[in-house]
Amino acid sequence: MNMLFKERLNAINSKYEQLISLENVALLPGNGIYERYKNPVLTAAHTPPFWRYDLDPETNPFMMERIGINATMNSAAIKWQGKYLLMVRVEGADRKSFFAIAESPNGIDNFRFWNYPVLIPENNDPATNVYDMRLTLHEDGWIYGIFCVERFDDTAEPGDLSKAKASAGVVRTKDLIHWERLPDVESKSQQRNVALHPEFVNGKYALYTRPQDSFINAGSGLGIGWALVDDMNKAVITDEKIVDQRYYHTIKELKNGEGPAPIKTSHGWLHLAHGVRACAAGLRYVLYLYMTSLEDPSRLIASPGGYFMAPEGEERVGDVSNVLFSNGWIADDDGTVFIYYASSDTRMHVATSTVDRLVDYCLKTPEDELLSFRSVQALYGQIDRNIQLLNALK
Ligand code: BGC
Ligand code: BMA
Repeated sequence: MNMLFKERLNAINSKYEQLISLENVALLPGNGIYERYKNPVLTAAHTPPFWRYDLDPETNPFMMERIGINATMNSAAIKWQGKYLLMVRVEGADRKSFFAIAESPNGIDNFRFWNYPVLIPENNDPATNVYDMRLTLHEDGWIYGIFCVERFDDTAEPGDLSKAKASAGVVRTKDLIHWERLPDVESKSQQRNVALHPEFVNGKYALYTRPQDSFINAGSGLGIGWALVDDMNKAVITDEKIVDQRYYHTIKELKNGEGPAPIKTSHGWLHLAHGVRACAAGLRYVLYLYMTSLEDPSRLIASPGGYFMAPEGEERVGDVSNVLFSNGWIADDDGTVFIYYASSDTRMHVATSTVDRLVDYCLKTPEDELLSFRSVQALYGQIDRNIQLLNALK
């Protein structure tokens, strides 16, 4: 073995182990709604060196990377056999995304990828790209993964390579190792951001959808939709009702989409979603929460105004800057909620909160009343009460 090879191998391995075992700490005091953490939980550098390097000194005398990894982002999450698992969207240097599972003992650090990425079985219409999975442990006993399947749109004019079609792919598993591919969800519009509700509703499977007019634009698709389907083996979206609508001059003016499957609480279903607005710098993606009723999970009961999380500091910069995106969270038995979010299509972070705090946030944050005047009135209400309280203390 030549020295260069050996030295580089040792340096790469020790740097990797150091990175993986870095302890994470909550950044306090935060805003009381959730705590952010000091370090991202996953970056491209967290992918195992044996994915990226050929470890044979004969064929790789310079010990150079052969297969580059560009980013780790938009991850589904599930607690499984006591471990916190992320189904990560890994993006190669070749711009292809794929899924891989990373596991942590505590949900906030020490995430380590399983040896092999997930090889999603293909169906008869191969996808150019797959991304942004939502995992749902359904009451039928299966764990479903719904993800975006992207294909080139053959109706494009010659030379236009930007026209694409997005639809929802479906896999299911009982052990997170063996994956069965089911037919893609059938829908008259394109679909990205589809998530499966964890319970049957009137004996049917319920999907959160996102009707859209074209690959990028939601257009006449008014927001996060809801559709009941008989069978996940042949999921066909016929009627779609809007659960959470978009409005002019809000954080979700341009488009919005369901994050992970909602969490059931005694006050209703708790939802995490993303909202997008356009500005001179491009699209700005933020996260927001809303709640729906236990009796009818498609009925909105709480809609706290504004964003829940927006990109901050280094989160603001990356391959697609000014983006926070989340498709994974874990509600632990003790009520802790681990929110996994990606920043700027580049890296994964965690924030922690509790079910009680998130419900309190949803029920007590003023709604967006869509007018500056009303926003000031809401502030006046709070300032009035506070000034009385402060005076009473004098
Ligand atoms: C990208 C996604 C993005 C979508 C719409 C896809 O090609 O891979 O990350 O959300 O385009 O912009
Ligand atoms: C989208 C999403 C994400 C991505 C975001 C910003 O439309 O579906 O894949 O994080 O764009 O690029």
